[in-house]
Amino acid sequence: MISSKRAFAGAVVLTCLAGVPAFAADTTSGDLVITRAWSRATPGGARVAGGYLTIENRGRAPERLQAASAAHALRTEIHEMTVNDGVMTMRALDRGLVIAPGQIVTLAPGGGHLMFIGLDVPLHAGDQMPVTLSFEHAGAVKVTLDVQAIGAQAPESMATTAAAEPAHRAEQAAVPAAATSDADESFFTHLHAEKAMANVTVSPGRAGPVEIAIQLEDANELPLSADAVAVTLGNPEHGVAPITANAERVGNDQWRVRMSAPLSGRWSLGLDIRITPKDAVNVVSPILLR
Ligand SMILES: [Cu+2]
Repeated sequence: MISSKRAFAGAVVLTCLAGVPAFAADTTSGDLVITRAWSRATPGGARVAGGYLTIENRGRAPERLQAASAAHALRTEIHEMTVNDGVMTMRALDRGLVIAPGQIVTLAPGGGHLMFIGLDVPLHAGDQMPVTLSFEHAGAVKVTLDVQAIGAQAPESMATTAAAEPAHRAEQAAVPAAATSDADESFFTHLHAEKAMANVTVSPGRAGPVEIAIQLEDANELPLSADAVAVTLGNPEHGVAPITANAERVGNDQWRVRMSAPLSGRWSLGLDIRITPKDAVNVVSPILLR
């Protein structure tokens, strides 16, 4: 599903203002002040990225971040991280994120974040990424995320990286977003354990033969190179016994396996990640197929 042709045919203007200290300005809209909006460069081939920012509500009424969108992501979700039985899991906040009057909410690595899914261009340090936030009261607010280096834990001044960026990216063509065909609708989730996080894309996101792509990160959200990854798919609700297959390494931190999930609905996806011969991580997450 990941063809380089498609990866570069995408729908984005990632501008790079070479020579300008291009740290995005704070955004003010009504009672909202949005600062420190940033994202992170994507390691080769990764089609997901997190977005981070700080929202201050200076008004007297609660505000709610209901949704977000980015031109080059198939879908943008608002994610919250919670710990259950010592296992960190990520879930989409379907009802959005509430910012109480006077409250400052920070989305940052290790906590809540925007999740850009199905990126059709890679993100490079120094890029600026336009994102639209939809608030219940303030409406649509456009912000610009400064893309930091892979593994960055906080935004930095962009003055140094901006100068090093090739200027041609500024001219990247703005083409209309590719139509979201049914086949493009992948299911995406991430699975968290103490020592590893896995970004999992199931394509297509419907019953039948599926390709499961896995990108691994360590606790610091840096690309993680493992010895082996095995994937288990089961559907206990329908009495489908779990089947395990070994994933094939397709990149330093990337693995892929083709399996069959013949029924739509909820499946259980398990990963056995052998970080080293002596150190394994097991995580299980539900996935939903159309
Ligand atoms: Cu997430």
